Amino acid sequence: MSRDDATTNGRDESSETDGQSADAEPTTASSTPAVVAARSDGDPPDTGEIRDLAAAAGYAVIGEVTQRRREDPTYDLGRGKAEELMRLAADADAEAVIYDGGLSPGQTFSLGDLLPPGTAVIDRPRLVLELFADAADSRAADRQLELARLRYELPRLREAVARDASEHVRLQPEGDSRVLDVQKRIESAERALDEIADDRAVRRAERRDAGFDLVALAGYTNAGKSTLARRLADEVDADRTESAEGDPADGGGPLAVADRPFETLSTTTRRATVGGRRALVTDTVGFPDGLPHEAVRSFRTTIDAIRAADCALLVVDASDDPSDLRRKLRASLSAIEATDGSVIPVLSKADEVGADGLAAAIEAYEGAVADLDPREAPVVDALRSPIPVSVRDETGLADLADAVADALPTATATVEAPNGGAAQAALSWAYDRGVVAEVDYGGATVVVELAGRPDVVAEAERRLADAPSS
Ligand SMILES: Nc1nc2c(ncn2[C@@H]2O[C@H](COP(=O)(O)OP(=O)(O)OP(=O)(O)O)[C@@H](O)[C@H]2O)c(=O)[nH]1
Ligand SMILES: [Mg+2]
Repeated sequence: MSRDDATTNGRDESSETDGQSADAEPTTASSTPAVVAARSDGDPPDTGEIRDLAAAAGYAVIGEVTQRRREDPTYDLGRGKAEELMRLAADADAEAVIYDGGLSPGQTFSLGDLLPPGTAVIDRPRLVLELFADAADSRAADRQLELARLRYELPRLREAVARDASEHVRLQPEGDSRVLDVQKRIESAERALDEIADDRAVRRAERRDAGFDLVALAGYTNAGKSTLARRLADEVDADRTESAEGDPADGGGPLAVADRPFETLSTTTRRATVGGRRALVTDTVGFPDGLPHEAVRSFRTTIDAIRAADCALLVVDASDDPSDLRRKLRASLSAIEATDGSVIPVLSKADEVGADGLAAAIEAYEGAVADLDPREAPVVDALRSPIPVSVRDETGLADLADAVADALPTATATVEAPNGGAAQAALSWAYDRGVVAEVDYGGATVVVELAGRPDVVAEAERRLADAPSS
């Protein structure tokens, strides 16, 4: 689409509700002045979350333009609203327009052309990727972020090349080679991530063989995943933390975690005993709403850790208002896609809501789940009953432990073996893997009750049964 088409296509259809404000927030020396824009088909746009994200990324929001109407193909906003945005950005000397939603490459360029020269157009996915960039703290996180950004950039680069080419034909070969270069970098990042994912899969298999149950925490950003992961680990074995990324696991109490989005960008695994089971608890990345599916899928280590877990804890912030809770739940479930194990929803921060608030959160949760189509969100079938938890007040943790124990695949067996060196060796193997529930010495024999991971129990049973009398 040419520049002229872009400016004449938009039609200013009247909106049902809209608004503009220039409520300046405190500007710090390093923050970039920005205007927020949001459009919604249904309810009036709520700019609370995008403002928080913008602030976290270092922008000072100095005004906003909102509109309630259907999407305009040129600017997403209607033409008249887009011009209002342009005037506000110019009056406020904004350096960026932060758009609460995903803009197509064409819409991004059309808005950019309309705005004062030099004003950056940052849609929600780009803003999230900027925030992720600040948080990436490991090789896997860097690689995943690089892939997500390249996948985001490619269609925008194609659009830029097409626009340049329509105006200056001689730029075409140079543009094509830039597109090719990005495609090659995407392929190389995909290969590197395949290798990382293969390593992780091998490590998961080894951990299962060693008798560990794999528990993963999933959920929206800032839901309380890391806090709960720390609490579960602290309960048992604070010294024996390990990191899947090879970096040291952090110390501090479970609540010593900052209240800001995208705190965690690497998966971290800690040892814990949950419901009497030896588990490895993996904390993962929380994805926000509005990140394109392709970008989410770049974060393989998170998606794989959740998918492969024997039990995933889906952390849902009970202190959110019901509409936010539903929106975030839908976003988290669509990011997870599918799991091999079961999923226990955890209604976190229960201390922040009273009994009525908790009942409202449960109702919102159940309503959102009932609305989901299992064909589109197969993970719905794996969902168990939600458990309210407060790490701050230490409530609900025992119920959660019971629910995890109940959800984990379990086998039991009773074996009688002749008491001797071979039985003791088999018993010690079974102790190492945490599957010995009880041992009774009856003179010449030993009776062992086993309970735990089915494959480990079966192997322990075989070793004990094969122990020769000595
Ligand atoms: N009141 C209250 N606050 C909590 C509780 N659990 C977590 N929080 C707070 O919620 C905020 C977010 O917690 P995190 O554990 O970092 O959340 P997260 O899901 O790991 O966030 P990301 O890593 O950004 O995805 C922090 O300020 C925590 O202190 C709780 O039980 N009660
Ligand atoms: Mg976290």
